[in-house]
Amino acid sequence: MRYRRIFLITTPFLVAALITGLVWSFGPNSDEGSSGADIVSAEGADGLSVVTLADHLVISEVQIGDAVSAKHDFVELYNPTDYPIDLSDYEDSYVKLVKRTKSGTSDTSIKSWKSKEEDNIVPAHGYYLWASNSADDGWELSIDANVFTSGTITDNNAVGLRVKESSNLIDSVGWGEAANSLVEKMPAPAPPENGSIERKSGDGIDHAYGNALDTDDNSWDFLGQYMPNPQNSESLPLAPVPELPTLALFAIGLCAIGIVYVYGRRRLTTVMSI
Ligand SMILES: [Ca+2]
Ligand SMILES: [Ca+2]
Repeated sequence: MRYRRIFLITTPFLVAALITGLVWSFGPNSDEGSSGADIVSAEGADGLSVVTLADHLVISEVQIGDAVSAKHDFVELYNPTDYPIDLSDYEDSYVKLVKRTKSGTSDTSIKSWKSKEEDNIVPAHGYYLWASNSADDGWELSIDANVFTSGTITDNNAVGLRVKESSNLIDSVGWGEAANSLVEKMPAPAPPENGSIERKSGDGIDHAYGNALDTDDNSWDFLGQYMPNPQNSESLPLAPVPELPTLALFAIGLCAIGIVYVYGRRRLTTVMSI
């Protein structure tokens, strides 16, 4: 009887653990933006059946002003790779953040990482934050930007990351009605008022994983969100896909239920046959 009681008591807990593991590992992507804000737009290119995750540095979120100042701009970068990326030592060159106006045909530099600075590392699975200090009110410090310059971005612009010496594009995004060569296929939606645009982590925004979706179609890869979520190199690193421990926990939970079931059933049969 003792084993039957143990079996009956432990099974619900194990089942609950299994369900939790299932939801954690394979649950649908959240429809909420950062800080619980609702996603503004979830529509993009259709017919996409394979999720394409970047294996290189990407632009993960853009804000063009907030309720206080139109100059409160930031560009957040995400590193989906397993190794840190040094922005001032990239493919034998360095990285440069540039912008283009709506129909602009040339780049305007926002930030160059040519000089070796201390804070130029994007951690593995981590973030990095540029912000504008042109409002001259210390806002860039309040959001803990890794680096700031006086550059600004606004409606219908596009921004890109270039390898300076080759000028090759690493990644770029244009929004609203941007129609220049930095736009990847179609522009992302315009950021909602006082909101931002954020790169998806898969087919949507799931803040358990990094913002790594990159089909090279800005209209599909980005969503508008009401509550911006600027992340810097000190922010919690997020893997682009579920990591092994989550799947391992799920497998262990499954095995544990199997063992308890088989063992409990055998003991129950033994007790009942006595
Ligand atoms: Ca891209
Ligand atoms: Ca973010």
